Amino acid sequence: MIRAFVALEVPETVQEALGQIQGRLKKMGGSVGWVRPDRVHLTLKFLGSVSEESIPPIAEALKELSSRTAPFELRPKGCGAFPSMKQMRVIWIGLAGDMKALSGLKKGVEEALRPLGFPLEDRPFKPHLTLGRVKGRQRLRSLQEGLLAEQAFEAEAFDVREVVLYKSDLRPEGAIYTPLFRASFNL
Ligand code: 3AM
Repeated sequence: MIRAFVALEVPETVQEALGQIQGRLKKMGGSVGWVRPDRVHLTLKFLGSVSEESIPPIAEALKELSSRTAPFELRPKGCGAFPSMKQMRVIWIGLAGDMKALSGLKKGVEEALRPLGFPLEDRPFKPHLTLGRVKGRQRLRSLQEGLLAEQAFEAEAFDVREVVLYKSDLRPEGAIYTPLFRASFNL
């Protein structure tokens, strides 16, 4: 079985900016599993464990969706924590830009994969880039202050031109994500 998800890649220029904000936040201390900047992505749909045979139909569905999707622009902007700043389990970077196109793409992915047996997501879509996952409560106040000081964070805008089907291998040192299939937008 393959642990799979559908996501958008972020370009290197953005990864560098994410590495910089991570560097500043790391100085605040705390126990955080920081996501390596080159592994940061924007998750559209987590598929869970799927069989190897189901990869080609998933790829085909994403290809069909992409054939009627136009490229659009996004820009990393702001930061915060899930479920809240106080509880802080996931540290994230927000997104601005063509949010309508992004929501449309998310909906398109849901609809394309539903006939293959993937249930529709019932939670609201909160587009974000996961920067780190909090592992312990130590120095949490300092981390919260650091994150509040970064509210004005922005990185370079980038064009979204494809969706990527990823495989996720869980490792003690952090998950490894491998692209299995890329579906380029064709409009
Ligand atoms: O990088 P982010 O956090 O956006 O959190 C996991 C990660 O997204 C999410 O799928 C992405 C690749 O691992 N994920 C993991 N398990 C999940 C689950 N059971 C999940 N999303 C929803 N439900």
